[in-house]
Amino acid sequence: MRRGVRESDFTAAAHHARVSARLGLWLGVAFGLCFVTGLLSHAAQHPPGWLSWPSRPVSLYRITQGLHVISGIAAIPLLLAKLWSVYPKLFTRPLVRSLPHALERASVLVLSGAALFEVTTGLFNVAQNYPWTFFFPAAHHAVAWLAVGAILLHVAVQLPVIRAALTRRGPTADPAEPARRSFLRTTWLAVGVAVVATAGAGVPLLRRVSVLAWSSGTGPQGLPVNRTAQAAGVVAEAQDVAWRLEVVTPHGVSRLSLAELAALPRTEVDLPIACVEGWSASARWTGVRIADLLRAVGAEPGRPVWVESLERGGAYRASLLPGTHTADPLTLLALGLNGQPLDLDHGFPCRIIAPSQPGVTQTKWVARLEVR
Ligand SMILES: Nc1nc2c(c(=O)[nH]1)N[C@H]1C(S)=C(S)[C@@H](COP(=O)(O)O)O[C@H]1N2
Ligand SMILES: [Mo]
Repeated sequence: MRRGVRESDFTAAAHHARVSARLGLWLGVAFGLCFVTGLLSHAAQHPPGWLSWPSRPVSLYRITQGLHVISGIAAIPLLLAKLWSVYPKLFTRPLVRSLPHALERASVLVLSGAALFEVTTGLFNVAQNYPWTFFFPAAHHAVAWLAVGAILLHVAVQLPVIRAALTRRGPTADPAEPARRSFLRTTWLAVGVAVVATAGAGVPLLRRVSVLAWSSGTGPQGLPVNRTAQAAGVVAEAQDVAWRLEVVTPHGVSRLSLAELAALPRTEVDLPIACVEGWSASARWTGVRIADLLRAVGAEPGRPVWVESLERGGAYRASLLPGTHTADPLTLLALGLNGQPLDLDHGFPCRIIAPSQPGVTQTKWVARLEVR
């Protein structure tokens, strides 16, 4: 009589419970780090009422978002190895033993699907590629909760199996153990290669070895450019001599020419641009402190300021500068970059540069500031 494939037919070392459990442990660490830093990134971009994202340390967002992308990349080889390790379970018979068992299997399906969705969309985002129609941050954020919920359920159900698999019972004489170790070592190696090949996007020391790093410092004035003035459709307006910065306060509206801005006290700061895509780069900016500018037009720093660009469309044409940042003496309306006037692609005539802020809020080609 012919019989179907059974789980016990898969005898390779990679499919052993000890291997699955160890991969699961490290995958849990990577996903946990990725989840927490992802929530921080979400909070920094869409601050909830009860939280004010701090402006110090200045590299806070650079670090949390770098960790987010690096842990996400490390999770990819771990996830693939884990799926490879456990896929024989698909052949477990009977398919469903009981209701809890059915729910457990369904949660593993959700978990695998959500995890694959997260790393794939994240990877496309890092590659600055958006081949889908849904709004990436909202979907990436929602599915992360789904994944974490399914992981917690999975771990709770499997706890006895995981504990048994991770507990060492003295030196093992199992002849298959070296093969298991070797599979795990290969996985670590793949994780290491993936991380080193990409981490240079944010870690200056790794720039030269990170062959797959994106946006690592090319662009005018030594800084990457995602969106050029051409792409934003602001080439003519940004260079128009009739350009004025409109500053709206509760007391009225002021319009400042570039010459008037340039005549205000100048400040120089070293601050990074840290894109949500994971690349980041530090630069020397000169310009007018937002706090000084607000005082010059009769407003008090410390209130949030709505910033609008000359750009008409575009998801990042406007942003809200939180009160913590308008009061911070390092927050500038930048007019210069690395010793030169701001390049057109970096936001000429002026752009926002603020400490510990996500890149998306460092609005370029600023046209209007409104004190909220
Ligand atoms: N007006 C405007 N400002 C913008 C953007 C934009 O698309 N339009 N992109 C933002 C993003 S996503 C980042 S990371 C920083 C740096 O982007 P850049 O590399 O395009 O200068 O600028 C920000 N400022
Ligand atoms: Mo960005």
